[in-house]
Amino acid sequence: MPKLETLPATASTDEIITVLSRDGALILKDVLNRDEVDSVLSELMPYIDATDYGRDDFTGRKTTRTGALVARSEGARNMVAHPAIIAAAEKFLKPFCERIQLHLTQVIRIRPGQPKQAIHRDRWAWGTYLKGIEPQFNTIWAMTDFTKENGATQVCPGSLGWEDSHEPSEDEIGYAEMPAGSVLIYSGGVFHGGGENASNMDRIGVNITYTLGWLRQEENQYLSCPPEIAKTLSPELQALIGYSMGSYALGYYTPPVAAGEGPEVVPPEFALGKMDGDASQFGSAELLAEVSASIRGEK
Ligand SMILES: O=C(O)CCC(=O)C(=O)O
Ligand SMILES: [Fe+2]
Repeated sequence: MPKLETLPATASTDEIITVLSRDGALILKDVLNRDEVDSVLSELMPYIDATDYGRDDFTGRKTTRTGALVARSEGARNMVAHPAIIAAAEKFLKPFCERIQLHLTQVIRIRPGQPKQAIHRDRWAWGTYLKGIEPQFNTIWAMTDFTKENGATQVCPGSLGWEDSHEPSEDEIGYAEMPAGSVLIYSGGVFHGGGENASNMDRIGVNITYTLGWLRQEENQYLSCPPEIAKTLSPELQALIGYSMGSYALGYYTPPVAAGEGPEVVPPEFALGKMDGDASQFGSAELLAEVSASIRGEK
């Protein structure tokens, strides 16, 4: 059985990226302590308990999936903006974009009796159109211990170069076995899937993923975390979920008010009350300079 490499929570960004680029996945051990895990779980449990099972085999008929974690949980916000994770996500994705953004947040609770999920690539969310581009940096944070018996994620290390049509055999599949508080980091291109839960306890993981600032997000953050909630977040988190320009011209809007009563073209921060009424521009001058430099091959 192939084994996933495990690094300590203190591993450097370069160490993480080296293994991720080679194997497509790794485990970062003990990122959260037990108190932190318990505190996030206690915030999320009422939502998890109120969530119905999936309605098809892929989402899992004995699995619950609970989202909008930025809006719902302080602890999840800290996980989304975790400095070591953001540094690694930026290093991994920045060759393909100016800005990264949050792609989805979801508690995945695999309950006893759930069969294994079909092995897949998460990047198939966009179909198979993207070639030669790495669009996704993913995490699953273990909120319970993950064991092969209780549904630890199936992962095929070294599968980044496989054809989309490849059907992995048993001996190509490893399992992300890790103690609660650890994080499975995996790319959008690695073959993986939820594991079968043959135990008598729930396996709970928090899936938090990031993508290029110019691609559509899987979980619509503007609806899951509308401006009135986003206003209360840190500027970093606001930008990460999408309340910032994705590039010089990506993401502006025009407030739909009566003629002459508002500005015309504004960046999304305007919806959070962060700019005054005459702020009328596309992205910032810095972003324009960055894009121009990259077009001229200067970065
Ligand atoms: O819950 C897991 O371990 C993985 C689930 C997964 O890969 C998915 O739903 O896309
Ligand atoms: Fe997946």
